[in-house]
Amino acid sequence: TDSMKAGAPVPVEERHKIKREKADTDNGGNDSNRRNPFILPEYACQRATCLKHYNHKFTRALEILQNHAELRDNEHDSSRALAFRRASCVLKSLPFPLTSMSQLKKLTNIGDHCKRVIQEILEDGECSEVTKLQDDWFHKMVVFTSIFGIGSATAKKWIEKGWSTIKEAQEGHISSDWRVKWAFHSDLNTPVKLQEAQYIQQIVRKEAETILPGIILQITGGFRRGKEEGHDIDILMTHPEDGKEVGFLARLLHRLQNKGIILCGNLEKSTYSDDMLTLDSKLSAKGQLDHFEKWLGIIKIPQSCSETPARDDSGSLSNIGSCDHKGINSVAHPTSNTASEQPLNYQPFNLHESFEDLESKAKKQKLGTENELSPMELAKLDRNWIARRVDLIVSPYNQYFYALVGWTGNKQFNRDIRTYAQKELGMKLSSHGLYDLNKNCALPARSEKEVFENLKLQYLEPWERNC
Ligand code: DCT
Ligand code: MG
Repeated sequence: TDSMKAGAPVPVEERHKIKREKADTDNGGNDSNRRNPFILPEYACQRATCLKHYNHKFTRALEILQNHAELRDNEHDSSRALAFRRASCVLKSLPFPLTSMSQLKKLTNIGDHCKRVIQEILEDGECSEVTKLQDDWFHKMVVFTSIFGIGSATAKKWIEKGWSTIKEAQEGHISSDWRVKWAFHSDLNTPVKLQEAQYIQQIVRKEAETILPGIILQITGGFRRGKEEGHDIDILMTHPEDGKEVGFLARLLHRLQNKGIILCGNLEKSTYSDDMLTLDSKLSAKGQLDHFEKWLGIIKIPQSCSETPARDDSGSLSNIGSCDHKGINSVAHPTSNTASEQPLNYQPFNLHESFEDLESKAKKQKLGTENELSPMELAKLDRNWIARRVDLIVSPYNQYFYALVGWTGNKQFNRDIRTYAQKELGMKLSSHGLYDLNKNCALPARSEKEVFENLKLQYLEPWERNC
């Protein structure tokens, strides 16, 4: 346990053995063992946190409290939200089901409020505070913030206007901008499945390899951590030769657009400069994650691909990334294709153009009806595809493995590992790199394992980062 605490490398099997032994003795019902409660390292980045764990009934309650505090969204609430999340994260790492408060004695990060919640669940099976929270306001906030692009501030304004359903919000927003959002609202609110992510990866890879042989392409986010569903598809790309990635994303988008699969999106230029390695603490306040060049958008994928496994062009089942319960960890291999020249002055296409195409097609299908179609009617017509949120991110190779850790997440893991780096090592960690603030130097990494080594942490697999 000491070596776990210090974050010294311990092989995975050994770590689990340590946990099992602890779990068995702690869970054995023997009083002398109960006096010796379980110890976990303080930071989540020093312990494995998996999707499946023993304490869902507690973590679900704590995460409702967290979610509620986040939606209230003032300073005090956001620190409460974090406290709930940290406690929930500790319970997720426990290798046994919690049965007694004494098992919590030596665990850090579980404050008095969280302890009260846990105790009530242990005694009564549920927590009255959580039950009370699930009121009208909370439900409306959850419904409104589930709309793509709607944050808690807008949702609150809508509630103040007296709206309580999506329909009321739709009637209040009829501009063309909004018509687009409403039309795809139900698509974007249906969870993305793993095989849809693999399908997109396959299409993006094919185009990417044609433009830039040797490209490295990796699904990140929840799917890499082993989730089978998510709200979007995150794809991180790089090229081992320095500078090759410059201008690549625009060319890739051009090709995807020519394939007719892009619905809308926004290309953000890279805003990176080296001083950001040290000075970059206010990114998330602006809702920004990092300074990479990226495209955040919506892509059409065949409806059928959420029902059947993706096929490649030859019609055979394709191997699009090794994926098992542990997640997706695939890398594109260089191909012999030479890049065909694409215009470099890519203009982001116009959202409304593509939407108007859809509208006019839909109108034709309605056989000459000139009436305005409701967003819902539009969404139903002309469709053998479903709209999916996709993030495409491009990183220079010398930042890639830090980008990979950052874009794999999860969000709480990132918070935790960054705090750990700062407080325990005096280092600044971001998706762009690691900077030693005492020695005034950056620490490069040539693999994800090296990122962990630089941080003096034992390596955690992506599926062990589900904090
Ligand atoms: N991320 C982060 N901070 C944020 C948002 C994201 O550090 N505010 C990181 C962690 C995960 C990664 O970026 C991708 O983000 P999301 O797609 O939002 O998260 P996800 O874990 O992939 O969740 P989902 O499965 O719902 O897409
Ligand atoms: Mg995601």
